[in-house]
Amino acid sequence: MSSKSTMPWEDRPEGSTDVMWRFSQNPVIGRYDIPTSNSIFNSAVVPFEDGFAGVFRCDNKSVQMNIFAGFSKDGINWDINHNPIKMVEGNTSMIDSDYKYDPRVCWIEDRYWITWCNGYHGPTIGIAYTFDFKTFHQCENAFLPFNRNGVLFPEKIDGKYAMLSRPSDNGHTPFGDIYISYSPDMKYWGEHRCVMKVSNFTDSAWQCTKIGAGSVPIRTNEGWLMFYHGVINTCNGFRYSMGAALLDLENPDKVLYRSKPYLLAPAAPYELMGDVPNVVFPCAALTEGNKVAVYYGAADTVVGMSFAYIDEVIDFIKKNSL
Ligand code: BMA
Repeated sequence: MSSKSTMPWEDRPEGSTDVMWRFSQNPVIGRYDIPTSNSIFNSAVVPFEDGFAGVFRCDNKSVQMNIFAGFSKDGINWDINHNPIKMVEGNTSMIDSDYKYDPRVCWIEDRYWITWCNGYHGPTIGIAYTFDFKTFHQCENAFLPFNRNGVLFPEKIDGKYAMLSRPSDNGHTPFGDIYISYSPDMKYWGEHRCVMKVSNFTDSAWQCTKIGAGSVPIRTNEGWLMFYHGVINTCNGFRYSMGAALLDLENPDKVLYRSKPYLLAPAAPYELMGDVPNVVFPCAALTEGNKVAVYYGAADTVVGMSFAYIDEVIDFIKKNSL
């Protein structure tokens, strides 16, 4: 994963005291950025060659959900392929997939692993790997339906692959907690443990209905830093915001700290208006030293980017922990 690229970055706006702030040029990806798209959102990016690559959720104008590969020199201007990813066999024979959405991308050892919400008699977690973002090898689904928000750790833990996920239902799930599962081979998953649950309404209502892992956890000296989404059910439907948690490095089912106030909640016009209003849905984070850029889906329509300093996020969640 050699990368000579410079991560996108913009300093905190003058006068702002926010721990996380939005890119002034948001949205970075527009809903019609490929000819067939109705919307491009909930997408994941990683350093690749001398720039960046990503896997993008593009719903077409029939509103069929699928994932597409894309490339960028600067992480801001993206060329997204006009045709969806076509999988070849990975560690199993091909599995039916009615739809694919909400991808995450994770570099582990020698390749990029893609996880996504895979339509197999309802949503579950699909897995594929690629070396070049051209050929994608589809592997076994991780779990039985119904499940969403499968996010891999970037290193094996105690010799095993580790994945966060959110068991759910076949619809617009009105519940959901984050679990971790382990696998020796990316095929068979077990040792399922609960990591974190929704909050009490009175303590932190933005995350009291359901929560789901967002970005691939970032290794820091203090623990795995993971951006996640939290949901409150309002009289106008679900509202999705972003928080962060610090998980124990050796035992990531142990939450060390977790944000009580959100880091970013729908407030910008492109987060408040779109196919599903009031959604901030993190799916990826780029880091460079102490800087982090979080890519998030906004209003199920476009992709936005937000920035923060890692040590400030950790300090914030320590001082304001649930
Ligand atoms: C979830 C998923 C996400 C979506 C969110 C808000 O259940 O479908 O893809 O962003 O709802 O609509």
